[in-house]
Amino acid sequence: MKILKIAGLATALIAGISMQVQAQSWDMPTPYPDKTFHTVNIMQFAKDVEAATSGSMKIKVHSGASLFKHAEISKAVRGGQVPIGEFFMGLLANENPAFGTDTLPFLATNYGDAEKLWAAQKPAVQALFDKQGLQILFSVPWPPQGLYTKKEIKSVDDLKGLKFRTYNATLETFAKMAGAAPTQVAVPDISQAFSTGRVEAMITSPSTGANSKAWDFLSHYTDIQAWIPKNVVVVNKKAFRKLDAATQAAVLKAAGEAEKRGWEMSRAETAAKVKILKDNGITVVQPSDELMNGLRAIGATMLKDWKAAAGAEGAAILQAYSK
Ligand code: PCA
Repeated sequence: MKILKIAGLATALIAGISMQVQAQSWDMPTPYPDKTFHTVNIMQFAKDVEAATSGSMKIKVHSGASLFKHAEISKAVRGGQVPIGEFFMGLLANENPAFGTDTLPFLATNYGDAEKLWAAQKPAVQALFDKQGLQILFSVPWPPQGLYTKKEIKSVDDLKGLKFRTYNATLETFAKMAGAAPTQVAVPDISQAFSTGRVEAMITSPSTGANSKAWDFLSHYTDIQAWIPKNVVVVNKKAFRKLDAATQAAVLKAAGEAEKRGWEMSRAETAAKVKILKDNGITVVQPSDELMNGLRAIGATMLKDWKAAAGAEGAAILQAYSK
């Protein structure tokens, strides 16, 4: 009896070990905190992959830039240190202008146009990622970007000299051209950067403003709806090819669902998070014509410069977008 029990235990142990050997576990760095809707969506993606593979494929999400700093994530996936990761696509705008197409001011400012722009931009960025040994799994937009300040902003002149929090090269140029003084600050550091006076204004989504409790350090949100930038989830192609066919299919299916769900979450976020800003005492204002005309003029100059820098590739994106 005792021997049987021991034999049974040994069999169970061996089965457990062989299951562990077969099971895949991927570490996935992401830049934004847990309650960010992008992170929530990615957690669901990981769960879906696990469920679809009966637990043989696990994706462990390391949110809030806890595994790699945001700027390091794309390189870590390229170098194969991790098989998968998420980052803000426009962060790569200084590598190639095509990556920053969705951060161009006033090119696509509503979700319908943002969808069109993604379809137009995707072939170009897919080709660029492909050369880096990466494959796109899915991409999800942030809500339209608005202006956060400590006073009412009636024209571009009112932005002169403001210490301005930015998140990529395109936004830095926009801030500079508006006469502000840009500083890059990662999302988890926003509230500290404001409270210590390093910055005093920013452009970001209602999501990031509300999640950062913007009411603790500023008073006005001007709904300029300047652009709809995206995060992207990429996979290292070599790591992906190592998965068996059924697992690859499960990852791709879950990715397709995550993209669809993410866009829906983003649309829903916009109104919900503006309401939270209002409920917490932020003055939400519609921009004056004077402010919008000034900002649009900066956007037009930036688009001209972008066209010159992006060459034939850029022209193809814009042509596909205008169809
Ligand atoms: N939130 C991120 C990127 C765009 C957004 O809405 C940020 O502020 O860095």
